Amino acid sequence: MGYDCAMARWILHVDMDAFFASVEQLDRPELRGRPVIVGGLGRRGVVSTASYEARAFGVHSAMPTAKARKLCPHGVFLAPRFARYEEAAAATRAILSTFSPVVEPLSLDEAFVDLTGTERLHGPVERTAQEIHRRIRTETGLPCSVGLAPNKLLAKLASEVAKPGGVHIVHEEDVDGFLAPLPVGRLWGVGPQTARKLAERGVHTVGDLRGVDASLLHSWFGPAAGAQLWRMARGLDDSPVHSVRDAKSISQEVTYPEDLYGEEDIARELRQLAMAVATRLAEEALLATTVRIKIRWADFTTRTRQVRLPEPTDHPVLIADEAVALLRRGEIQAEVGVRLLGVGLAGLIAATFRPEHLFVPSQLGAALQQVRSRHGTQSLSLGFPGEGHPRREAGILNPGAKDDADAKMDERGRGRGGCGGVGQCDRVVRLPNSDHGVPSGQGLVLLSACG
Ligand code: DCP
Ligand code: MG
Repeated sequence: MGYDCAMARWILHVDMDAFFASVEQLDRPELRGRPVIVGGLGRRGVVSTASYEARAFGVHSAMPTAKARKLCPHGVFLAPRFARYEEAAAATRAILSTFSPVVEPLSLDEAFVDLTGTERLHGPVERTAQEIHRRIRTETGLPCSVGLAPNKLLAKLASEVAKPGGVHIVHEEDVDGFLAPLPVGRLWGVGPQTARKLAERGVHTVGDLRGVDASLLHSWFGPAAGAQLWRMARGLDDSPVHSVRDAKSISQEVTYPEDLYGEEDIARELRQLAMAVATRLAEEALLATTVRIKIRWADFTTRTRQVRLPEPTDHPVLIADEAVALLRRGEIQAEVGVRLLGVGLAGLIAATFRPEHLFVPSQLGAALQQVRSRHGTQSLSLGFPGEGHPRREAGILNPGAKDDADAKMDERGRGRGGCGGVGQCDRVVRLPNSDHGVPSGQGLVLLSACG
């Protein structure tokens, strides 16, 4: 029995409620109780978050702001103030760190706290969870939800169930009852495509998933993802809580000797920067939950945009894809050149809690990193056929790679020692969920130039 007590893990997960909107309502009391929508206000702007009052009108994150204005014409629409949100997030993290030295910020508004073994100092963990909830509320003035459970997977699900404004505790003996009714899409790493594939096979809830044989899951999703689904269905997760450097971010900026003109040139440079920051992320064994871009135009106006990723990643292709999607979210003025570009990654977490990218070629990410570290950062870039590059010439070698659940690499580039010389295109990858607007049947090309 003593052994059991010593080994019992208690992980807490905190997630702020309607975070950006709550900060705005805190700073401007006249907005409390009103529908507040924070996001891009331009023609192609997207909603970052909506207060619960606005959600009642059907407004939600990632919705085009134009649609939100139609649904909620009386809403208060505000541009985000990231510096202020960073400040509020830091205040929350400071409170958490008084309860445990092991705090892992997962994004700006979420964190895991390892409460294992804190009973002697702070009393029963259930009481600590309530106390953390109360202190965040009273000391920051912001609402949050708290989940407490034996591991990270369950703690995160518990805080979702606690929303808005509650505390939900899952004891070891309640795990099965807690998980069974939840839709499979709630599980970490189960995106819409996996959920659809499961639904086609009659699996809708975690309880349904639990009834599926391990061998069947392997045959549907492959050994790695199959095994992960099997474990998640049972609430099993032994990943540790990792404290990472506070508010850390990785970014890279370039001021160009000559201004860049045109969407394609800007996109190509953003992809290069994305590859560079992804490499640094991988070197530090971290995953990013947020991608940012910065654009400074020739007239010195500067714009930053950011997006929360559906799941943490260090995949250079996914990061490049998001950076270019952010570019296309705003106005691109053809007549004004771009002086400076930057790509940044934030909301960094330790790569030990890595969700399987079930439908993304993760080996490709690692392969890209290897080639770049062996042959230099100029050895590969991402682009499209026809995109002019001073020293490179592109072509589609494998236009047949069209199965978006399984992006493929062409075999032909192999056997050249990775150094085929200038003007050769070695690999073609069709990106799943690509937002590049390329005609179907074409693919994202890895341009290679060793010389
Ligand atoms: N965010 C964003 N873009 C998204 C989703 C979120 O910019 N697609 C930002 C705004 C949110 C913050 O991240 O306020 C936290 O995201 P959450 O998913 O936790 O959403 P909220 O905190 O806004 O609401 P909830 O109460 O559902 O947690
Ligand atoms: Mg939140």
